[in-house]
Amino acid sequence: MKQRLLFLGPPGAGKGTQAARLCAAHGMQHLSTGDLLRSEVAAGTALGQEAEAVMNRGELVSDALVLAIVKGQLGRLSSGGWLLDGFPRTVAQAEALTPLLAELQQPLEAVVLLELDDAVLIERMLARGRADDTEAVIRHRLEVYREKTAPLIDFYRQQGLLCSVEAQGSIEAITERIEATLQGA
Ligand code: B4P
Repeated sequence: MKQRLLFLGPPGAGKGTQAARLCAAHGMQHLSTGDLLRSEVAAGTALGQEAEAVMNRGELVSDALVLAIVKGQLGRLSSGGWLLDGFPRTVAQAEALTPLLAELQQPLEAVVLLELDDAVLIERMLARGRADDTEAVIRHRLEVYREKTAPLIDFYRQQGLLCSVEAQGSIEAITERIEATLQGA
């Protein structure tokens, strides 16, 4: 199975949920920028204070701030495989990532796009109930996704790395679909 992966998809598609399951099952390292940012917020660091308001408005934290966090983490990527969850989220982040991975001699093997209807996304996030999960903020996050993150679909399709997975159904069924796609990809 491919072991150097990136998860792409709208907010609430289940990137974090599926990434945790896949990494536990296959011994890959899980790197989530959402989790890293929430740890900074919880620790009350200067970086966390800057990120918190932006996240609660449903916007993307600046590329500079995200790259500052991720760069240090990328240097510690396991040679046994890894999964980048929620990063990159903009073309600028993706363009910064490619040379960093080339330097580490660990190029991406596949980009998994989790696809799901807006109505289901909204329902899932309202049930999750995080600070950034109110209906107005969720709708704004979907707009931001379409404008800033969706262009990455073509970016990675052109590189022959994109695999689409239908993210509707039970958590277990979606994990099986992802594994089957990565084995066949
Ligand atoms: P993230 O932490 O990445 O979270 P997300 O996109 O909202 O959700 P995800 O797709 O991981 O869904 P989950 O598994 O939780 O981002 C949060 C914020 O951080 C961003 O809005 C942004 O501000 C900031 N950020 C992060 N990375 C950034 C970057 N690179 N650049 C700039 N800003 C960045 O699933 C959602 C819910 O559905 C959960 O409750 C789950 O239990 C449930 N669920 C999952 N699968 C299900 C299923 N099959 N059936 C039913 N429920 C399911």
